Amino acid sequence: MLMPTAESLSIESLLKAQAYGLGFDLVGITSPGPMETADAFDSWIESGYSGEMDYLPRGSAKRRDSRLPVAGATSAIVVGLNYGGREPSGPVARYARGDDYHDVMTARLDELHRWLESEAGRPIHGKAYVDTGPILERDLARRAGLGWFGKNTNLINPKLGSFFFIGVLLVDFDLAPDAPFEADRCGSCTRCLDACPTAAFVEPRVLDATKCISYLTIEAKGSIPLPERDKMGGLVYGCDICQDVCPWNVRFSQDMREESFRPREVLGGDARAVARRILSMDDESFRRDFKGSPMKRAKRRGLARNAATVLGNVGTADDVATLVAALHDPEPFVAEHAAWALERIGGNAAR
Ligand code: B12
Ligand code: SF4
Ligand code: SF4
Repeated sequence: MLMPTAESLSIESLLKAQAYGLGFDLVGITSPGPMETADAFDSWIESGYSGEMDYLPRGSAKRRDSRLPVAGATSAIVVGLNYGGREPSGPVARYARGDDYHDVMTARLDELHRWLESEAGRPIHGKAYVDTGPILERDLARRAGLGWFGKNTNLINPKLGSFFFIGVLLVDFDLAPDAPFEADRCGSCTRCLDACPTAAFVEPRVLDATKCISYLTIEAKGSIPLPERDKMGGLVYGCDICQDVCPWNVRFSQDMREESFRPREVLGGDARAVARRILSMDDESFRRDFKGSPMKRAKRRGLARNAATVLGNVGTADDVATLVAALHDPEPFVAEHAAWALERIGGNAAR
């Protein structure tokens, strides 16, 4: 039997082999163009579901047409990188426990770009996006065959579940597109919608982000609204609940293989331990412990606010001293959340 040689393999197969070699778990190709879900995105913004995420309405023309971010782009290479759905759930969402995925994935997509240039023998105009530009990444990923839009809004792959990041490399180089993922494999299931502690889904596939714990603990800059605080339970940063209950994750999520996503030491222990540690940090120790981590996004003040809220939910009399110290935090809203937590813990010491 004749074995295929590198010369007889298509550029698309070689490219995919190269992407898998770089550690990506999913690879698909699609043609950029007008985005099918642009109207859904615009009506979501108009409904106010994006809250304070002011960067989202920007670049609307580019978001509507994925040929625009990179002049002359004719192909979108879309990748998925597993971040370990089999890891136990905890106070910090799985995606955020290790190094920042933006850095890890962008560097690899840049490497893929350079490989393509050397294979093509010419400079290729292109750019990598990992949550870093006006791109409807889930839309492009579905179109490239990576999965379907789950009712929890996450893109689900039938062999991997949804615990993977999406990255996009737009290039001015013609590649044969893959078939889009057309099926909806959610069926009559509603587990994610039922499990959400804050009832953040307005309807299947439409999330009111302003109620989502992920938004409240990562994106929101101000106080956490009182009605949502106790619903955060022990969640210090991000939320995986609507993915944890998904049968596709229960069955198909995979172990973590990416060393750079291994949890940092500072995140060891249960919700109380993590919250106490964070609440006791100053700016310097925060910078040291979260260097290169996606958790830097919330800044020390945001993390301290979340940590105080969590101690209000799961703390005990042993946490009173930490919370009392936080009453003197330079950020008044951290002190306000600490006061709320002390009131919740109650008892003589807290009073
Ligand atoms: C803003 C944002 C958020 C916001 C809002 C989330 C949301 N659902 O919109 C907040 C802060 C809450 C958030 C949370 C999370 N995020 Co986020 N987020 C984004 C970001 C930057 C934009 C998403 C967006 O455009 N939202 C607007 C809404 C309208 O879009 P959408 O929910 O994606 O819905 C699309 C489709 O569902 C479809 N659609 C809409 N309505 C309907 C209706 C029907 C009937 C159909 C068929 C389709 C459809 O059109 C939409 C636009 O394409 C993307 C990166 C990017 N540039 O795309 C990452 C991204 C979506 N986030 C990601 C992750 C990992 C998370 C979290 C899991 C992190 C965590 N553990 O805390 C949570 C999950 C929460 C959840 N249930 O969605 C990954 C998702 C990977 C995946 N497999 O899907 C992305 C792609 C980042 C990345 N590069 O990997 N996120
Ligand atoms: S991430 Fe958590 S809070 Fe947000 S929609 Fe899912 S279950 Fe609800
Ligand atoms: S829990 Fe059920 S409805 Fe929700 S995304 Fe998973 S399969 Fe779809």
